[in-house]
Amino acid sequence: MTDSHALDSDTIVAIATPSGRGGICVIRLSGPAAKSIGEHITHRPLIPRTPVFTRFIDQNNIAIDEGIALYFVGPASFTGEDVIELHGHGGVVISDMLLEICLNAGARLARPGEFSERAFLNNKMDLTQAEGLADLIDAPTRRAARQASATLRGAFSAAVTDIAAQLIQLRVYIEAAIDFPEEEIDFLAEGKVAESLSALQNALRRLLVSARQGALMNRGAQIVITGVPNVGKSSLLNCLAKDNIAIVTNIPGTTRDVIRQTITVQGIAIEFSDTAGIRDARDEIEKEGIHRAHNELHRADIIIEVIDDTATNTTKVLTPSETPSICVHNKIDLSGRPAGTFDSELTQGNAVGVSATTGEGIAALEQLIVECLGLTDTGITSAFSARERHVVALQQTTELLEQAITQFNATGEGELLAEDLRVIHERLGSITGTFGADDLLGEIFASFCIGK
Ligand SMILES: Nc1nc2c(ncn2[C@@H]2O[C@H](COP(=O)(O)OP(=O)(O)OP(=O)(O)O)[C@@H](O)[C@H]2O)c(=O)[nH]1
Ligand SMILES: [Mg+2]
Repeated sequence: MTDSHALDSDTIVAIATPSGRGGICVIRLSGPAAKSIGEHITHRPLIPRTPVFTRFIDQNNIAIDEGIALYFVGPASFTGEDVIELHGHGGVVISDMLLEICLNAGARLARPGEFSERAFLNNKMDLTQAEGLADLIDAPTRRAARQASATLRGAFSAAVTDIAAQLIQLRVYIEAAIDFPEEEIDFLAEGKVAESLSALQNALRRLLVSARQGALMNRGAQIVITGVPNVGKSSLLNCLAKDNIAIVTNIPGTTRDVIRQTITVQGIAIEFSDTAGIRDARDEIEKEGIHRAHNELHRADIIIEVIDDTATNTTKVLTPSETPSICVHNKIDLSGRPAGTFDSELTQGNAVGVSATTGEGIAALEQLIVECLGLTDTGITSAFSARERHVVALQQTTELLEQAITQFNATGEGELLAEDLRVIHERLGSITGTFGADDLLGEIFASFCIGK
C-alpha cells in the first residue's frame, strides 16, 4: 500500500448523484469534521440515523436550499468514518452551490473512488467487494449486475477466504513439522500434506474457472465474424442485432472496415465484429480491410466462421487455433439443411445451420455461443463478477502451486515447500487485499501452543 492510499484525516466531500436535472441531489461528506460541517451548514444539531428536514445555509447566512440531512456515526457507516448526507434539490447549479458551502466549511473535494477506498482502508469491505461495487455501477446487463452485486456482498471474497483458510492450515502444519526436525520426515511423508496440496489445487482450479466466467460477464465477451466474401457475415450481424447495421449487398467484398456492435445475448453483453471477407484482395482498400479482419481475430473470445451452405466448394479461412470457434452454415433457406446444431465433418466442432435472412437457427446459434463461453444458466459455476486482475492472480497462484507440488514431490523438502506456500498465500491475498504476515503468525500461535 503506498502512502497516497494511507488514510488521511481530511474530511472529504462529493456530489453522490449524477450531474444534471433531477428530483434530488445528494452531497456526501466523510471524515472527522463531517458532523461539525453538517451542523455548520444546517445551523442545527444532527441526530444519528435520523433524517432532519432543514435549510442549507451558506457563509453569508443565506439559505440556498432546503432538504434532508442524515448523520451516520462511524464506524457504522459506508466509509467507517462519520458520514453526513445532504439531500437537496436536483439541479446542476444548486448542487454545485451546496458542494461549495461544504468546501468553504472545511471539507476537501474527494478523489474518484475515495469513499470506497476509505471503506476498504477501514475494513468495511475488501478489494474484491470494492471492485464489485464499481462493477455493479457499470454493469452492462441485468445478469452482470446480479453477479457484481454478489461480489459486493462478498461471494467472491468468501471463495478466496475459504482457499486461504485451507492454505493457512497447511502452512501451520508444515511450519510445525520444520520446527521439530526430528519428526519432520514422518510429518511430511504422512500423506496428509500431499492430500492437502491436491485439495488446494482442485479448489484453486475451480475458483479460476469461476473467476474467468465472472470476468467475462463483467467485461463482456468479444466475438469476431469471419469467412470468405459474400457468405452472409454482415447479414448475420444484422440478424443477431435485429437492426440494419452493416451494409449487405450481393457484391463480394462489400465490407471493408471492422464493424463492432454490442448485442445482449441471454443476458450477456457481447461485442460482435463483422469483418471484410477473406480472399486475395482486388484493391488497396480491400487489402487494408482484410488486414484489419486478420488483426481483429486476436481480440476474440470466440470466432464465428460463416460458410455459404449452398456453395459446392466450401473454402474455410480459419486454421485451428486456441480460440474456440463456431462454424455457421448460412443460407439454409436455400440449401434446405435443417436449422440448428449438427455434427460437421468439415469443422469437426461446433456447427450450426442458420439463415440470416429468415432468422431460422439463430436461437440455436445464440445458445451455442453461450455454451462456448461457459456461461449457460445451468452449467454456470460463477455466481459472482470478477476482473482480469483476479484471473491473473489466480492463474499465477495455480501455477506457483503446481511448481511447488512438483518440487516437493521431487525433494520432499519441507522448508522449500513452506517458502513456496508463503509466496502463494501472498499472491492469493493480493486478490482481496487482506494478506498480512501477522495473520499467519497469529494463526500459528493460536493453534500451536506447544509447551514442548
Ligand atoms: N437467401 C439468403 N441470402 C442470404 C443469406 N445471408 C446473406 N444472404 C445474401 O448474401 C449476399 C451477401 O451477404 P452479406 O451479408 O453482404 O455477405 P458478407 O459475408 O458480409 O460479404 P462481404 O462483406 O462481401 O464479405 C447478400 O445478397 C445477402 O442478401 C441467407 O441466409 N439467405
Ligand atoms: Mg459484409
